[in-house]
Amino acid sequence: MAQIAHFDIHYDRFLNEAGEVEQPLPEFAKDTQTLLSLYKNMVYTRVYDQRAIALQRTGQMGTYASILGQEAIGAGVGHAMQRQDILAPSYREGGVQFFRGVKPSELFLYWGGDERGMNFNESRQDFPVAIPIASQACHAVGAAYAMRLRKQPAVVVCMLGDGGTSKGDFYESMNVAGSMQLPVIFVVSNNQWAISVRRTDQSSCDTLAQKAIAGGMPGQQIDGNDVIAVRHYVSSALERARTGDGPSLIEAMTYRLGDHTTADDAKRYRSQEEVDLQHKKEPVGRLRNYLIANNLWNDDKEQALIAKCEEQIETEVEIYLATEVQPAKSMFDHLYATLPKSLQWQRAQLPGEE
Ligand SMILES: Cc1ncc(C[n+]2csc(CCOP(=O)(O)OP(=O)(O)O)c2C)c(N)n1
Ligand SMILES: [Mg+2]
Repeated sequence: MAQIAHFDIHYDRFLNEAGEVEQPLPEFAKDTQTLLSLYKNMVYTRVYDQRAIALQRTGQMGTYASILGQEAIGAGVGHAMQRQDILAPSYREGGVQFFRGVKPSELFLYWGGDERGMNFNESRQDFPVAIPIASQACHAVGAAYAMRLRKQPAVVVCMLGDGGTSKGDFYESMNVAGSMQLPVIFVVSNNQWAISVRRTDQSSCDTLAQKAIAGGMPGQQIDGNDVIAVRHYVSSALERARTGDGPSLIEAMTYRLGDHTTADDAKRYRSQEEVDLQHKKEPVGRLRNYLIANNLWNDDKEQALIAKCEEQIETEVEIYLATEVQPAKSMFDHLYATLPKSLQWQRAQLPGEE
């Protein structure tokens, strides 16, 4: 029997779990300002994340999905993207969105149940957060096709979770992206869990990266807690797509250190030992160790950065809390050019309406 096709899936990283260099760093990582910019985004995201959970716990915001442990993916993707690119995010990508110019106050508003939070001031070509799993993959492919038709040099970045790769939307989008060689990349944040379903129960594939093969595109696995690897491989994938060489998929290995959302209690389905082990691999400490070992960072700078982030986030909290609540009738806005009769009737039931 002849072997008619052969596929390889590679894994890579630059910094190990202790923040030590495992192989020569890419060019961009020799620039201190770039490394600091990645580090600051991760710390800012972590401070935002803690504050968002506190807002929810004190009844000042709705359900929220924590980013804890996945900050390197956000920073690496956000830094690699160009201004004109288009982001199609899931609900755990605040870090990317901050690089895109989205404000924490906008995300607080969204998680507070107010859709105006998705009407960002910046990067208005980006999609709103997708709560329906993997639906953004279809949007991403459609937008990539639009970029092709308009001859615009923008690449679409679709971000989704490990669970999302089990959905039909994902497979169908991969198929279209591959067959049309569209300017889109798929970044899978493999945080090992889809709520309470383990990655290993989700699929019997050895890797999620290999799902790219059936779509007719390259797939690669990286250490998603190494921000240098994320920045490097996402940049290469973007460049490839931008120059007409088609889509690709990156599986970024990470771990969801927190509960699935504030409505979840992960203690019910996973052990503390497992989580403790993963804390040792988390991305923020890893880059901090590297920076300190290279005399680029110290305790004073760390304290000053955290204080600055807390102050900036507090200002964003104030903007959020001072935002006037929308009238109930706003739930009928932007749905139809002409509201159907049944909804006109419902709208009229609201106090003060006729
Ligand atoms: C279409 C659809 N089905 C089910 C859900 C309920 N749901 C919310 S999050 C989630 C798990 C997603 O896991 P994963 O893709 O790994 O993303 P993660 O939450 O780990 O970032 C599910 C099934 C949903 N939001 N949308
Ligand atoms: Mg997941």
